[in-house]
Amino acid sequence: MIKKFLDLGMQPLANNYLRKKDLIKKKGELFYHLEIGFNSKTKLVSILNTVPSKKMFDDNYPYRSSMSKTMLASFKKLSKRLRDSYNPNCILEIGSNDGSLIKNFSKKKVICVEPCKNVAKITKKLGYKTYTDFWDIKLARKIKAMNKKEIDLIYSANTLSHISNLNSVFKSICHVMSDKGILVIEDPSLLECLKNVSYDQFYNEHIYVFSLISINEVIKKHGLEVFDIEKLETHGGSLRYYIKRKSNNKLKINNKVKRQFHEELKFKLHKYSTFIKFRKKVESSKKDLKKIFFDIKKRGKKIIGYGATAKASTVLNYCNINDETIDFFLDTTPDKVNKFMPGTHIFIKPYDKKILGSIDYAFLGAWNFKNEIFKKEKIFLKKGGKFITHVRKPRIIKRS
Ligand code: JHZ
Ligand code: SAH
Repeated sequence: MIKKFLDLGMQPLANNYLRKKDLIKKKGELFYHLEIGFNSKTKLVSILNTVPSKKMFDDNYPYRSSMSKTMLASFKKLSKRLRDSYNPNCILEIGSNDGSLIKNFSKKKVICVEPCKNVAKITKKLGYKTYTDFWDIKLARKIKAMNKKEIDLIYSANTLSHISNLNSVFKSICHVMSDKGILVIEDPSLLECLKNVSYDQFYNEHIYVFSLISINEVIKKHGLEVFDIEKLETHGGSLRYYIKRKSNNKLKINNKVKRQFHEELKFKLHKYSTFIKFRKKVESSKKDLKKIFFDIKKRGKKIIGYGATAKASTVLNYCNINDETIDFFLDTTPDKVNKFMPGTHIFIKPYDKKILGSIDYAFLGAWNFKNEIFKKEKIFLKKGGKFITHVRKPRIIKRS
């Protein structure tokens, strides 16, 4: 029932930044075959070869939500909306990472779930109740038994798309959520991914890229339905789904949900042929990006990477671009710097504004934070510095 439509080749684990000593080890780095397919029954788009969660989300997990002002602002805005609209008494966050969302709520009201010990430590230190576990029915039962209050709001951003067994995810959510409870999830939108030709939304951690159509198929088996939806600009275009139990008649399904369904059907997200067209665009994107890099290097110019993202790892490994083309990356994340990009082994330097002064071109690994970065790097652009991006199509961006 799952038909493959895209092959992004052999890829390393996208968040497995390497230390110098890892490069010396002969068979240290794990590669897997990154193929993407479409399920004609559920309409889910997923990677075909999954890596066990424990291998991806270990106790050295480097990603921190708080590295972007855009994400912090988005979480803050959402917190206000959730407080104003639902006034929750007890909130559960699945995949709470460094607490960028829950920091906006009182410690008495929040339960965090974050499997990576090094990350969970951050919210624990801030005084938030944190379970260092993967979300499943065992944990849901434990939380329900230990928690005195009813959980009336569950939130999960950029996490449910990382868990392969979606039936277990939603069964566990239904186990802990009160009858009138609200579930809010957000993840990159399949529609935007296709429009942007941002094939780098696919990598080992992103098992799924959801659409409203596919989310609806999955949750209806659990007596849940989407009643509201928000389009977000975060992570290159995301959808935030507001979900309730079907039995909760107090909340009505609004027109935004119907409009999103309509838009996705119009784009034919329920048809395999759409993804074949996407594959062709991805293949052209690879060719065009490689040509841009080749032409710049031919002119003897210096290129670096800006934002050592998981997405950049997918692009560079797929396009066979390594440290002969990109001298190094700059990144603000403490657990990524002074390490090497997975697969391509490009070195990652700590972000330093001064370094950009001597650079001609910067490949936008964090293209999803383009606005934030362009604002920050006005001087680089003003002095003739240029960014390279592959979204929506490979191109060089100069100061406008
Ligand atoms: P960012 C990760 O993907 C992995 P990545 C994960 N699977 C997921 O779903 C999303 O996050 C949520 C740096 N940066 O968010 C910080 C600067 O250096 O696009 C980060 O390393 N300077 C969980 O890795 C990276 O860029 C800046 O000014 O694709 C951004 O990573 C800014 C704004 C960011 O996620
Ligand atoms: N919610 C944050 C973090 C996203 S990163 C944000 O939107 O910025 C994804 C997080 O989910 C990681 O911190 C990872 O450790 C966590 N995670 C991965 N698999 C999980 C699972 N099965 N259960 C709970 N959390 C999980």
